[in-house]
Amino acid sequence: MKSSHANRMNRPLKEVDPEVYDAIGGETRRQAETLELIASENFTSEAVLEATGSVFTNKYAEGYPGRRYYGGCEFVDVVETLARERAKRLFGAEHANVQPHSGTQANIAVYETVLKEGDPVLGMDLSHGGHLSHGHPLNFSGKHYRFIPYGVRRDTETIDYDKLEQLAREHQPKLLVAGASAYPRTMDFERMAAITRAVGCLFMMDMAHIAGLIAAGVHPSPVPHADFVTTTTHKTLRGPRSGLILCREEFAKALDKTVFPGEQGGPLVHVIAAKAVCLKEAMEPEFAAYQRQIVANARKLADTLAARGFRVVSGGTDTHLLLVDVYQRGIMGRDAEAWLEKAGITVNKNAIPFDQLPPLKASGIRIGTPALTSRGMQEPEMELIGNWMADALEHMGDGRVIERIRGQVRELTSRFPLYTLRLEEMQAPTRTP
Ligand code: DSN
Repeated sequence: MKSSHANRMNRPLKEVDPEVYDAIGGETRRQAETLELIASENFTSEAVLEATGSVFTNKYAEGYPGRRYYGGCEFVDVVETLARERAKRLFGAEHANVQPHSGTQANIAVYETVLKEGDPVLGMDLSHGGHLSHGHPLNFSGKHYRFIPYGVRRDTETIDYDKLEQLAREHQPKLLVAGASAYPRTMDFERMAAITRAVGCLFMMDMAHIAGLIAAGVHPSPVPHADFVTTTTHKTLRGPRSGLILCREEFAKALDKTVFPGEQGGPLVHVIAAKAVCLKEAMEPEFAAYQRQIVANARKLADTLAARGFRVVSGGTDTHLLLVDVYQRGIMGRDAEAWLEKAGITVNKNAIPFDQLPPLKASGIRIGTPALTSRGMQEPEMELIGNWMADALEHMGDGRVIERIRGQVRELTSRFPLYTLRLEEMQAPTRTP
């Protein structure tokens, strides 16, 4: 007969912890009933969710396939090898490390592999669309290394490659970090690689936002040009919340050693299993069609908002995201975000290049289409949504307009259901809060 302890192990979440169960149910409903337009978010497949919630969460597996510090790793080795080989195949890379827990940890691993404290590095300015871990003064990267920021031109709001080259010649960096979290245009990796060759420095591209577009050939690949390519796996790539690194074979050993034992302990094997699943999904032909639709949807949203008189930074988009200068219409990004959220449309306030406002107010909002495209929405839905956003903003968040849009959002989302296998979590809460 089972002990009472063992019996307790088999109780469902609903019974063990109704508060957490209800929060999961609430979040499931929120995701299903609102329009998710945060550019860095997506909805993974049910298969990815299943792998993430698997018994691999129980396993310690410090080390790498075939060289572990723990017994019982035969199935861990299967999933980690699958993830590594699929990452290499999908992106045409010589080496892959799939253990980083996040994009920032992937970036730390590259810095720790090739830089010494205080080394000069070029990174895109956060206020021009870069990322905290690309040298922001408040971030570890800006504290440990001497980052020199580069950015965009005032006239075109696209990367100023001439200035970048000038900065590289002047500062003789050890590393050029490319990549951004709010840059809507195609990046010129050939030009960046030529700059790094001219000054004899290494080249790292953080492709977190556009990894899915790159996998599908919708954006040029940095892999042939860069020494290291880092990414998260949960944005356009549509996998679990995590990171990975690709690099040239010559850096493989040193990089692996930096990730473990240098930087991390036990890998999150359940998440590595989910990464393997998302990389497999990314090799299917439907994935390329999905990525093309993401860009078509972003363009439609940009055109719709521009037709309603909103200034789209850089005049449009080549990717999954757009930045809209709402302050030009007298609206702070902070207020736009709050009004849209009340209407059931989730975006984030975002600095625009040369912003006059501080980041917590911000002149812009960032809008991305990966998540809604995963639900199957296309250009007609983008046109509707763009017009609803314009209505909410033009009426300065007026309650009646917001209420009308909230109803329209509910009706639209009900026609594009999410997570049909998880309907139970969407049922009424176990108790009234
Ligand atoms: N915070 C992420 C984003 O929203 O772009 C980047 O790490």
